[in-house]
Parts: sequence; structure tokens; C-alpha cells
Amino acid sequence: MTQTKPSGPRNIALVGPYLCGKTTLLESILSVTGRVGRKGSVTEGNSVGDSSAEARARSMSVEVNVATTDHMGDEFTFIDCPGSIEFLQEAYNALIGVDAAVVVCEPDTSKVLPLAPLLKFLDEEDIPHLLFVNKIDKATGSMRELLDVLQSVSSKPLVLRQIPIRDGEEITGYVDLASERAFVYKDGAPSEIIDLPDDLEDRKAEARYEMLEKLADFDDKLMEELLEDVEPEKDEIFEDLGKELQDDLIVPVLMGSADSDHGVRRLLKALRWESPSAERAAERVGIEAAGEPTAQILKTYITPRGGKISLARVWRGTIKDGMTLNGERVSGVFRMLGQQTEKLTEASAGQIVGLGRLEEAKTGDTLVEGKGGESLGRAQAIPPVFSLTITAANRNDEVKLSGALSKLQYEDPSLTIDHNQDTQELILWGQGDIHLKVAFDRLQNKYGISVNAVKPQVPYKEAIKKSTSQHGRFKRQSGGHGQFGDVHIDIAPLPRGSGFQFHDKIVGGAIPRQYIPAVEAGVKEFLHKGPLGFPVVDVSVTLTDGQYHSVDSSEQAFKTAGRIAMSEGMPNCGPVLLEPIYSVNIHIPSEFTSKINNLISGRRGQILGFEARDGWLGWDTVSAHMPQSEIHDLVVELRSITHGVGSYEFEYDHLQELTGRLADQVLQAAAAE
Ligand SMILES: Nc1nc2c(ncn2[C@@H]2O[C@H](COP(=O)(O)OP(=O)(O)OP(=O)(O)O)[C@@H](O)[C@H]2O)c(=O)[nH]1
Ligand SMILES: [Mg+2]
Repeated sequence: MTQTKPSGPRNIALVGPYLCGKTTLLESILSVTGRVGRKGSVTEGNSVGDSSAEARARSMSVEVNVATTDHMGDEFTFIDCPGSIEFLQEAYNALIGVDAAVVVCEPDTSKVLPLAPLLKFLDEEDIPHLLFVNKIDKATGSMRELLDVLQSVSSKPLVLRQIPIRDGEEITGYVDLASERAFVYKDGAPSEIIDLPDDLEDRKAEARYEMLEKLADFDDKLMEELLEDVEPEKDEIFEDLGKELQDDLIVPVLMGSADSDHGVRRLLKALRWESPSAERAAERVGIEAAGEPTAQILKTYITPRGGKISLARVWRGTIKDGMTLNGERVSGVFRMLGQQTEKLTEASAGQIVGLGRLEEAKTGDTLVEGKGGESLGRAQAIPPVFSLTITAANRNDEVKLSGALSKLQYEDPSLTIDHNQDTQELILWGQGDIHLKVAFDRLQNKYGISVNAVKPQVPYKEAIKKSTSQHGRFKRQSGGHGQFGDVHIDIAPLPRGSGFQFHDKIVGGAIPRQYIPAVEAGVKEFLHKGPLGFPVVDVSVTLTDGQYHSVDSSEQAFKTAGRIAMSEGMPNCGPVLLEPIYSVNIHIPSEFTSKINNLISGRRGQILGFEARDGWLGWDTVSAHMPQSEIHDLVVELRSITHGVGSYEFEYDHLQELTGRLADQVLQAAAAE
């Protein structure tokens, strides 16, 4: 038996925690495959990835970088995803269109937890993936220990493919467990084969047996051979490694140093021989072989010059320059190298390319020849957790700002815009402070708009605790005919959530019918701003009696009388401040549950209960009620407690009385405005 190599283009995502070296790995791959002449670096600010001003300024990835290269006759497109949890949606959107993922991590057990949400996503989407332990030049602990900790966050068995060769503390090479060959790393050149060091013989035999045992769990023949002490053929092992990765049964583990190109050729070799062909991903997303040319957008770029490029995975057929997709003409098919584009005439199934000028198309959209139609699944959406109220720094930019924001959403669909009805604020929602700051930088860099951002106001309300009866009279005599309206009302509190009720108990024509709606309008007008200065809720007003004048009465006069009665009566009804309370579900690894309970109580929350997080081994979901005013920066503290992996969803639940010092502060602040 000889090993069969998958054919056709391959698309590989590079994912992993913040700063583990994904963009450096992309640069190394592009250098090793000859796609770039001179290798750049993230630290020097000349890498192919992270070339946008917003990324360079922070030395971190803030969006997906893409580059297509060729390796020994096979086309590979790499999608380097940002590692920061605040840009995780970028990774999700891109991952649905790849054939496999390389999960990059560091040889540091304290940095393993952030892999958990990614691995979970890959599992849910059935995306085959392997692990690349990067920064092996900095490794201190043992590989076995690291592997144990890594295994604790992976539901699939990790299959260690290499063991390190050390010279003192330093890792100088590796033993490939499948080929049983030893290599030393060379700077600027492929690793060199050496004789297996004697002292590694036992460790190699043990690690190799472990690898075979794991493979045998999915291969009966191999299991028999192991049980009968028959040495399996090398090709059989390679075949299993490929097949079991492609079937998403195992997670092979490789290692190296992107910075020094160490182990990168070995990684490429594994991808070339073992990563699934493009057809497998097409099966995964359930696209049938026959049908119109179809593609899906994984990312949208707005170039510094304002042009739009939709990064698309071609799922079926051939996409040609000039073709109509979803009713729009494709203007340019591009092979991508970071922000550089090379014109192609067409792209066929399995390729990931840039498509020019699809003005309406959005990330996640399925593009079909003609008017469009069938829609493939989109990546799961991560709910926003952090918001700021924004205004244009220059008043004249207000109109330009809303146009620019909608363009910004093409680039970053995880931004949400809320025109808040209660507070009349324009609120930008996203995944955290850095996420929003990057958005502000883009507004500045691309659209020339600078914004001021502040913490959004909490939409406090007020209600009353007591009832009262009130007389309100509006009378004015000014030359000709005057104005006259006179009302008696009962004001009473209603249970929380009832809203506003108006009752009319006028009998015997004390107030003519046509003026009664005006009284209600006057009452309602007052309720926009009650005695404490906030909108009033849960109150009932009953019109009981009144007087009118045949000449001087008018709708306007009765409206004013209604408002006067309210403004005189309401302060006697024991007004109270109400604050919005949200229902919050916080997801965390169980080890943090008690800390989270403290966090919730520290923010005036009320814990409602906790249970095992559905589908997440070793995680809890804590549910609580929390005041909106305490949620604004909850995510910051939650992430700092949980190594960045804690998350939550929340929704408005009810209004609750706020009294004491905090209420006084709110009232003082409102009065000061
Ligand atoms: N020692 C060492 N440092 C590395 C290696 N690879 C990357 N780095 C350094 O790690 C830092 C982060 O590298 P990046 O490539 O930007 O990491 P990233 O994973 O793309 O970061 P984000 O996209 O922001 O999550 C930089 O300072 C790199 O120089 C490596 O193999 N060894
Ligand atoms: Mg990066």
C-alpha cells in the first residue's frame, strides 16, 4: 500500500490564542514556499499579514489576513485569524470556509485555556484540525506535561507526531515518530537528518507506541497488529494519520518555531499529504456536486482606497471575472497576498479568492450565479458584550458618520449599531474596548471622521408608590377669548410592568367628549419626565371630574390642564427611581465559578443558580440578575478572571427600585445635566 495524497487546492486557517505566533507562522510559510523573497516580521512591521494601519499600530492582528501560495505543485490558501477574543467572530466567519485548521499554541501550560472556545467551535463545525506548538525555542517544561494539559481542552485525542531533541534546555531538533527519523533544525534551511540519539531510543519507542495506539482506536487492522506485536508498515501509519485527520477523529500535534522557520516545512508536508481535499469541506457544508456556480464570503475588505474585496470560497463550479453573482457583476477575481492582489480570470471549486466590487454582498452571504438563491449556513454569531455611545467630534460629520458606520459593518459585521430610543444615543456595540477602538481608528483612517466615545447612559425610569387626587386648572384671560380647562384626576401606582393606563369616568358632560383625549395627551406629555427627571412608568390616571367654558375651552387648554394636574400631583405620590435589571448567563470553566459568584455579588447582582454548561465538559453557566449600570464593563473583569475565555449573554428583564446612596448619585447627576 502506498499513501495517497489529496489533490487540488487546500485552504487552511491559522487560529489560536492571542500572540501565539500565527501571523509569524504565515510569514514563515510564505517565505519557505518562496511566495515572498524576504521574510518580514510582525515586530519590525513589515509582515504580509497585519499590514493595515490599525494592526501595525498595535502589533496584533485585528482582522483576517489571507495569502495564497504554492507548495510543491499544490495551491494553499492560508487564512491567518486574529487571536484576541475580541476578534473571534472574524475567525468564526472565515473558518466555515476552510478545509482544515492549524491551531497554533505556545509551549506554556498557563496559555492553554484560551484554546477551549476555538476547539469547541472546530468540533461543532466538524473542521479537521491539527495543533502546532509554536515558540518551541522558548519551551521550558516537558512536552508530555504540555500534552496532558492540551488534552484537557480537546474532546478529540491528541496524537503527538514529534518528540523534541534537546541540547541542555534548548530544543535543537525533533524525532518524527511516523518515519522514525531524527532531524536537527537549521537556520534558514530545511532541517537536516541525523542519527537518532541513543538516549532518545526508549522515549521514542514509548511515544511512538502511544501514537499507534491512538490511531488503532479507529483502525481494527492496526489494533490487531499491535496486539500481535506485528510491526505495521510505514505507509499504513501515514495513511491512517491522513485518514483520521480528514475524518476529524484525531488531532495530530506538531511543533516548531515560526520565528526561525523551524518545523514549518514539516508542518507543510503534513498539510500537503494529510489535510482533506476541498471536496471534503464541500460535503461538510452539504453542497451538492451539481448546480450553479456557488461561493461564500468569508471576509470583506475595504481597501485604503475605498474599493471593496469580498474574500470568497468557491464551493461549486467556476467563478469568472464579469460574471453576475446575486445580481451583481464581479469586477475582478484576485489571488491574494495580504492586501496585495493579483488578477486572475477565474477561480474554481475549492479555491479562496478575492472578488471585486460586489457592493451589496456581505460576509457570510452565499453567492450564486444570476440573481442568487440558495443560502449556506453562516458562522454562529457571538453576541456583543461591550458598548460605547459615540458622536462625531465635528458636528458637521454627523451625517457622514452614519454612512461610514454602515460601511464599517461590511468590514466588521460583528459591530452592531443601536439608536437608543430611551436615551437618544447612538451606541456602538462590539466585543470589547480594543474592538471598538479599532473601529474608531478605521473611521478616522478610512473615512476621516473622528468620534468621541463615552459610556452609554443607563435608561433609568421612575414610578410612584402612593395614590392621590389632584385638581388642575388652566385659565388665561388675554384680550379676546381666553383659555380654560379644568380637570380632577386620581393618580395611582400600578404593578411593575403594567405601563400607563388612562381611564375616563366623566359623567353628565362635565367635560365634553372631544376634550378628553387632550387631557390624556397632557398627562402623557408630563410622563416623559417625572418629578425625578426620568420617564414615568406603571401609573394609572383616572379623569373623575372637571369644568369647561363654552367659548374659552379648547383641546390645547385641556391638555395643559392635564399636565398641570400631573405636575402638581405627582410629587405627592412618593416617586421612586427604577433601574433596569438584566438577566445574565455567564459561561466559565468550573474552576472559576466561585470567583464569578463574588464578581456578581460585588456588582449588586443576584445569583439565580448555576448548572453545567450545555455541551461543554468542565464548564458552568451561572445565571443572575444584574443592574444594567453594573454590566457596562463586566466583560473586562470577567475576562481578566478567566484567562479571556469567560463569556455571557444578557437580556433586559425588569425594572427595580433603586434607593439610598446610589439613587442619590443618579439624581444628582441628572440634576447637574
Ligand atoms: N520566540 C519566538 N517568538 C515568536 C515565535 N513566533 C512568533 N513569535 C513572537 O510572538 C509575538 C506575536 O507574534 P504574532 O505572529 O503577531 O502572533 P499572532 O498569533 O499572529 O498574534 P495575534 O494575531 O495578535 O493573536 C511576536 O513578537 C513574534 O515575534 C517563535 O517561534 N518564537
Ligand atoms: Mg496575528
